[in-house]
This record gives sequence, C-alpha cells and structure tokens, in this order.
Amino acid sequence: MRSFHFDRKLIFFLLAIVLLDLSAAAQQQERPDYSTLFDKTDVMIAARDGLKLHTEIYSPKAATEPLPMIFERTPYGLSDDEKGYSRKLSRYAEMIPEGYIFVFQDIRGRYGSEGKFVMQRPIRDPNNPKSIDEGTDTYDSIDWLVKNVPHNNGRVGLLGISYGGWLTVMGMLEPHPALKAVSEQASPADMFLGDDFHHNGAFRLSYGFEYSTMMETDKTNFSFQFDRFDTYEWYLQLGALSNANKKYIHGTLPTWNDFVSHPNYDAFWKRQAMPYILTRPKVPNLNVAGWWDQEDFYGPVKIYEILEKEDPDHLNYLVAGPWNHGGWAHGAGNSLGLIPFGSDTSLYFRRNIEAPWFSYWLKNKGSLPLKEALLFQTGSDIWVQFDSWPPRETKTKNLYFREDGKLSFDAPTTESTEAFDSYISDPAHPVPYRHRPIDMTYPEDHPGSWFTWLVQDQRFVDNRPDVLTWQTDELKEDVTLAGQVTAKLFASTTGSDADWIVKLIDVYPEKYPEKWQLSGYELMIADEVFRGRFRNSFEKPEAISPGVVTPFRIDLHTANHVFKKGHRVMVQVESTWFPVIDRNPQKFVPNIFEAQESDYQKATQRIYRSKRFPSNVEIAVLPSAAAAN
Ligand code: PG9
Repeated sequence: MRSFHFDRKLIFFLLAIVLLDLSAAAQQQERPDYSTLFDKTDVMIAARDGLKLHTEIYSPKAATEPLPMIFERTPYGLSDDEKGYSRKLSRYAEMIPEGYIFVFQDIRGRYGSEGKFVMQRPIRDPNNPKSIDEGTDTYDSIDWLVKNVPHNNGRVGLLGISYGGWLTVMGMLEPHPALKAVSEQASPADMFLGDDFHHNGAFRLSYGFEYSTMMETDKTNFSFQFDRFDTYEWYLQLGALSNANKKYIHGTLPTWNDFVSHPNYDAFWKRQAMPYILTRPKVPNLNVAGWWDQEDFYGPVKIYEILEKEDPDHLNYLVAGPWNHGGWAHGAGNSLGLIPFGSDTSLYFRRNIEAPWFSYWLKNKGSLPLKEALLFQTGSDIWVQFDSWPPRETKTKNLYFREDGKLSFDAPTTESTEAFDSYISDPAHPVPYRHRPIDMTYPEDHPGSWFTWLVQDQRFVDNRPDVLTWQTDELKEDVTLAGQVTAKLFASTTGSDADWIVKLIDVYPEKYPEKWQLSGYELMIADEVFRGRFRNSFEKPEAISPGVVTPFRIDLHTANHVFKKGHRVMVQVESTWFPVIDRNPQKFVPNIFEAQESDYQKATQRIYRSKRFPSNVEIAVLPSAAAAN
C-alpha cells in the first residue's frame, strides 16, 4: 500500500479531461494563477466539542461589496497547488467572476482536520447536547465563518459531489440560519439498496474493497497495490469474501468489518439511509444526477423523490444530465466515452443552471434557472423541462421476452409453461462487468475505464453463453422513455440463491453514418443487479426453492431517453457482473461474507417467457405529442 497526499478524485478529473476532452484540457492548462485573484486564509475552526477543522478561505482581492460564501466540505483533501492554492478553485471557474468567497474544509479525521474519520458518520443523538455529527460540524463552521470572515454578506451556499453531496445533505438537515441555498450532487441515499456499497443487497466488491482501503488506512488517501493490472483476475483469485480479511486487511478496516457484520438491511444501514433521515426541505436544494453515474445515481434521484413528498415552499429541484459521477463539474461534457451529446452539457449546467442558482439565492440576482426538473433527454440530445419527475402523463408499456431472442411489445401467447431460455452460471467464470482488462477503480496514472464503463459497448459479452439477449426489430417510430424502468422476471435456478442482472440497451443501426464507430453499438440505458435472496425482504433473506419458477421485480430506476426510429431495444440478463458485484455462491448461506470456497457452485438458470410466466421489462413511455414538446 502507498500513500497519496492529494485528492485522487480531483487528479482523476484532470487526467480524464486531458484524455477525454481536449477543449477542457486547454482550459485546464490555462488555469489562472489564483494567487492574483484571491487572498487565502488558513484557519482551524473549532467545532462545539473543541475539535478543530482545517479550513481554507479564499476572498476575492477585487471585492467591492460584501460577498456570499460558497462552502464545500470534503474527505479527499483540498489539493493545494505549488502556491498553496486549492485546485478546487478550478471547479468554480463559472462562478468566480460573479464574486464569492470560497471556503473549503477537510472533514473530521481527514487530511488537516483533527479527530477520527467515521465513514458516513451517523446522525447524532439529539438528546445529547454534546453529541456531534457532520451536520453540527457544518453548522458550527458556518457560524464561525459568518462571524469572522471579513466582508461576507451573511449568506452561505453549500454544495458538494458524492461524499461531498452527502455532507451537503447532512448540513441541510438542521440548517444554520445563514445557509440560504444548497446543491446536493450525487449524494448516496442508501448504501444497501442503490449506491456505492450495495445494489439491492448485492455487494459492490471492487468498490467496497478499494474505497474502504483508500479511506481507512490513513488520514490521507491510500491506494491498494494490486499485483496485476487486470483486477478481474485478482478478485477471482481472492476467492471467497472471507479471504479479504484473512489475506489482506486483517480486520483493520472498520467499513469492511461493517460489511461483514451487516449482510442484510438492518438498523446499521437504515440509520444512514435517506428515507429514514430526510423530512421536508428547509433550504432551497438543487439535486444533481448523472444518467451514467457509476457510483451514485440512485442517491440524488431518491433524495429528490423523498423531499418532493412534502415541499410546500417549493425548495426542491432536480437536474440530470448525460454524465458520469461528477461529470458536470469539469470539462465541456459534449461526450462520454464514445457517445456524443451534440452540445457542451457540463458547461451548460455550470453556466446556465448552477451559477444562476446560487446567484439567485445568495445575491438576489436574476431568476431561477429551472421550474422543477430539468433533464437531458439522451438519444435526442436535448434538455427537457418537466413539472414533475417522473412525469405524470406517461403510460407503461412492457417489453416481453419472446422465442428466438425476440423482444416485443406483444405478450407471449404460448400456453406451455416450459417456454424459457437458459444458461449455466458458473462463479468460477463470472461475466466481467466491463471489458477486460479491468483496471483498478481509481488508477494513479491514467483515467481508467471505471469512469465510462456504463457507456461501454455491450457487444463485449455477446459471445458469452451465460448472457441471454432479446431484441426488438428495428423500431418504426421513436419510443420515448420518460420515467420508471422495472424488470419483471420469472426465473428458476438449480441453486438456492441467485443474482439477476438486467440491462436495457439501445442498439444503434448496423450502419450509422453519423459516427461510424457507433454502428451497431449497444448502449446501456438502464441496468441493475438483484440478489435473489432478498426478493421478499431486504431485512430477512430467504433461500430460493431450486427448480421453482419465482417472480423477481427489479427496479432499474428512471431514464429519460429516446430510442430512435431505426434503432432496436435490447434486454440482456446474466447472473454475474464481476468484480463490481461479488459472486453469489448460488447456494444459500446465511452470510455471503462468511461463505467458504466450497459453497460456490454452478447453477442452471431459466428465464421463462410464456403466457403464465411472461418475463418483461416495463417502461414508462411518453405519448408522442408530449414527447415532441
Ligand atoms: N462515491 C464516493 C462515496 C460517497 C459516499 C460514501 C462512499 C463513497 C464518492 O465519490 O465520494
């Protein structure tokens, strides 16, 4: 293991920009000398328990009036450049000209701040006046800032991405009166059901292992030293999950130990899950999500949904764009991987949404940049305003799995209950989730394919016998998906537990002159894994009865996408997605983290497609008139 005394995520962004987005790279190279624009003050702010938090304050030299403060808290370091100015300033290029005081802070136990880091520190006991949490640290810091930073106008905006987004939510639960606007961006909402550590109870192995190693080995980011480039091989050789502690981490990582001790959706997961924490919004909040966010897409959409339930003052808003995790914060955003979007979507967001959002609430300037929900529609590459998300005027349609690999809006008519497609799922040869070699999640020296795996061409698994595919004929007209996608499988296994991975895919025409490389491309629009043991309850897993046709309902979340005329719609089903998802032993054991090598077994999976067992993917479709608006 080796230490990195910089913000790896920020460094990734710089690398990614160079390789993926040349115009943004040019911008990056022209990064201004921030020491000519800002005076920097380094302070240690005391929280209510006396513990001190390292904080950097950047005040514009040219200020002519009191200014609001933009506050960002992070566990990843402030990443100062050679002049001691935080590289975080570059992220605010579109807001800097408007005049803000920028404040960046290391959270408790990370980098320059005192104390002990606790992964997603639980909310304090409100009956104990001495208790602290990230919310009180935010409150105490804002209190100090408004009283002590010269020439501030008494208003604070709080934002952050991912862990920073989660910190933003913590800061808005009991907001300081000076907190006037926030933007939660890609915050996780539920680490058991849909964000970084598990999806529907299935463990995100590579992410869980590499992230807890990175965060809990030292105060600064650590990087696990793999002995090979292709981590698919490494995780396969790791074998049963119990080997991680035995061979490598020896019980030293609290988060890993929590994974092992809490294999089900128990109080540990619920106490940090947003449905159990959030009530009504108390400050204006702009939720931001990326359609191809490889870490936390579930989170911001869920947070928006929860806050929307009771929002009488209309404080809750949503933006979603064609981005990966945090992709809106850097670069132009005119493409992701090979997929072009026809315009600079990230720049558009920063200039036309994010900057006006804060300017409106913190400076009383301009008007609100969105009415309710502003979502980029992929496939047609346009921004669409919605007055609710998901929209109310959709109809559900079902894409049924049919014989000979056909996918159809017409339900199967066959009476035979024996109509099914089948494959053998072998934990010794799991299906890779992105094409190999699978480099580590956050590589040090190159951007890595973690950041774009959700847009990788799914043809890389076409030749696998353990991946089933159904697809429609060429569409005769556009199909506009706007809202919920749900897979309804009728499946059986010869094992007593099974994972089901379902992908909804847009298949480009075989000849695609607009961009030849995209001819026949298979682009994932929605995807998810479901761990079969949780089909009746995430709290109490149950074995699957071998050989019995069993229904599984899998939430593939929402999407806003046009399957264009001439494209096809495809669904793929498989039972492994390795190593982002750990291998299900396929034999029911009480705790998969304690499974033995011998518990992992092959299983024959059947996906049924008869009148009685009509496996399908249900999509919310906008009628054509509404779609055209
Ligand atoms: N996805 C990261 C994370 C957030 C919260 C908890 C754990 C991991 C991140 O990008 O910060």
